Amino acid sequence: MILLDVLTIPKDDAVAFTFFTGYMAMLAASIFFIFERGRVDDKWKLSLLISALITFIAAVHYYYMRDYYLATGENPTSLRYIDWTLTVPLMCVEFYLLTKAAGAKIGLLWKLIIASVWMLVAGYIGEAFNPEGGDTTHSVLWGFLSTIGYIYVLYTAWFGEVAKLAAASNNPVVKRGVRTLAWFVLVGWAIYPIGYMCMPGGWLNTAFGWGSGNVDLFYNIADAINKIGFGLVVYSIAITSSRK
Ligand SMILES: *C/C=C(C)/C=C/C=C(C)/C=C/C1=C(C)CCCC1(C)C
Repeated sequence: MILLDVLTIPKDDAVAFTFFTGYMAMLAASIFFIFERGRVDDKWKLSLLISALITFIAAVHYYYMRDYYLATGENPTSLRYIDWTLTVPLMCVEFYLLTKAAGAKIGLLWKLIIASVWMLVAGYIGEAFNPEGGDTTHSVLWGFLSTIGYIYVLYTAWFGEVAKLAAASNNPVVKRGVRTLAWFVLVGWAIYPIGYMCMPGGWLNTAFGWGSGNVDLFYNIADAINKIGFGLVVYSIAITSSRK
């Protein structure tokens, strides 16, 4: 009986639904990027491989997270953050590779990685050690500390080094592509803090009664948009530049 519960998605469980569709979408995207890699110029092949790694690492984590969620009904917080700690730095690598031709130095990559890992470690502390009973001091503090890392990446993509290098690039496709990726960081990444605030005691939880199940709902939707979308933007830059 317990086994049967584990193997069936309840009809009204949107979170479980997004875990399963998310898993399949990540896997399909990985296969797509790997095969399309053969169609782009050599200098773009590494970018496409990174796109595939991002969605593949996510697919493996979704494989475990969906089962964990179905079996326990709880947020798979650790698996989630392990996934992000591997995939978000790889997204920083994508930014670096795109701006490298315009003169990006390896130091830019390290700054982006340190800021994003800071964002995730603080988020993990805020989420995993959130005390029961609705006291928000802990999650608000760490959520705030995490946001500093987020704003650093956002600033770099829109006004800082990444934006300046893209502006100096002589490839108009790269220019437009980096701008699109910056939009992903502004809009797509902003979905994550919304999920975070659905935690027990969180602002959206208390203000609108959005249950903690919504944490994963927002995270799953955001992951699909950001990981697959980001990869598709890189793909379109690569394929358009290769045709010339
Ligand atoms: C593929 C996974 C990605 C792109 C994950 C991105 C995650 C974030 C932008 C998370 C941000 C957070 C804050 C800005 C504050 C609250 C805590 C977080 C970690 C949810």
